[in-house]
Amino acid sequence: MPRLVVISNRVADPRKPAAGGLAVAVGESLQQSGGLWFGWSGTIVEDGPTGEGELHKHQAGKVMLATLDLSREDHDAYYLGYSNNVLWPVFHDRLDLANFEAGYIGGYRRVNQLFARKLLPLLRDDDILWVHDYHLIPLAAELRAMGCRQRIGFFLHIPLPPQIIMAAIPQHEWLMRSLFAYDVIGFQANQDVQHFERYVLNEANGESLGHDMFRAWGNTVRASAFPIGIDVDEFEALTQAKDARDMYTTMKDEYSKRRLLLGIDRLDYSKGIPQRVRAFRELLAHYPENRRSATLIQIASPTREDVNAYGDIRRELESLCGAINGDYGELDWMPVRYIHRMVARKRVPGLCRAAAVGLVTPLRDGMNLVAKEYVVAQDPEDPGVLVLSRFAGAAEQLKEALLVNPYDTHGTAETVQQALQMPLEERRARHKKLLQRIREQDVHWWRKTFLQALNDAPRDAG
Ligand code: GDG
Repeated sequence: MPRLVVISNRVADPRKPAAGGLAVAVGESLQQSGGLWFGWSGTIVEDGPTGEGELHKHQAGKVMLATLDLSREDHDAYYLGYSNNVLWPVFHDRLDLANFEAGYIGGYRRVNQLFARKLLPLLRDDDILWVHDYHLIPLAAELRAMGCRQRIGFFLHIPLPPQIIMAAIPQHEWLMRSLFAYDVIGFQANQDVQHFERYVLNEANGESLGHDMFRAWGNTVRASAFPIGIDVDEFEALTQAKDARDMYTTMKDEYSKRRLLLGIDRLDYSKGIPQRVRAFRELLAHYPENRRSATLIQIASPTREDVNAYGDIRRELESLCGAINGDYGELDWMPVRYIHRMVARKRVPGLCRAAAVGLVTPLRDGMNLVAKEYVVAQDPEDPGVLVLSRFAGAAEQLKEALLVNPYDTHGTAETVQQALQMPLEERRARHKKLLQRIREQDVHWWRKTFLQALNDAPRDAG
């Protein structure tokens, strides 16, 4: 079995339970074959030289964790700048929030080159490399330029935008061309593959060879959808564990006469949280029977607080929630509970199970794992209803959810009302189908199918 080498911006110890689904899934492969996980250490060296960083190695079971420090200048240009002020907003269709500052691209390239330079000596001939996400798009091209011949796959966790939006990035051609240095490109959804295809055909003058194979700039690559899943068994076990059951009981007691609606997201503008809260206000305005009853719990965990747009959305949300509670609240009922903190993972399934409606309404999302977690946490005998944005990658798989357009405030409110009134039989039938699909295409399936595709990929002679 070839050794697996995973490269991502951040690295997690796969043995630690807090590491999350991706770390667990990738960690499992790494443990089996005795792999290497390479990424940024999380340390920023003030006044450190650019394009340089100390390498740390740490053995975690059979997995070698290799991490690099970054200088302040590199970190700010590569991570805050190009990754999170250019690629993240544009790939989520938010050109208005992009900041195409000229200095960012230099840092992005520098750090990708630094990663390649430090990784190369650690590689063995028969290694298989799996690069993750938008921070590292040009990594394979940099590695190839340094002579790396191993198979390299790439998985994009966020959406790929339509050709015309992509073309707004000054370096779009360089980015897309870099993707052709991989053997396999994995996207979350078929729609992302279609966007890739349109770009290749129309912008790059390339061709589609069929069977997900594409040719452009003299190279051939496979690009397919591999929708990421969750670790269903792990999440079910978490749902049955004491912390989750206690959480469930507490919520059920406290809200015995009320209907709970739940949103759990990182506080990110792509997640559509203000739009969701406005739809909830519309629900109270148009369906007054929900007053004193429907309660929205919105957990918005802090994230990327040193990027400006994140401060703006925080202020918007605080004032929106305050206004709804002021307008509709009663002494014994507050319509919105907004929590700007991380909730312990072991409690998440209990919260999900207590909620009659799971609100997963991003404006744009690669997949959205909360949608899948919400379904898995439900009691199959009396399940809640998932209200899901059609703009989440998950919408391609989870057709039995109630799909909404989160920009349509009134339409979303009507759908939430439909969810609150859905008869038990229908809830059960929808939940059964959703759970089945989430179980079939779980995170282990995702990892296996991607790595299989990478193993089977024809080597590009061109
Ligand atoms: C990217 C893509 C894609 C959230 N708040 C809390 C908390 N969470 C957990 C959720 C879930 C995870 O974080 C979030 O995953 P998502 O998929 O929803 O979103 P992103 O973080 O944006 O992830 C996304 C994903 O990569 C995987 O490819 O699906 O489209 O954007 O597991 O439960 N967990 C805890 N407390 C919180 O407050 N413990």
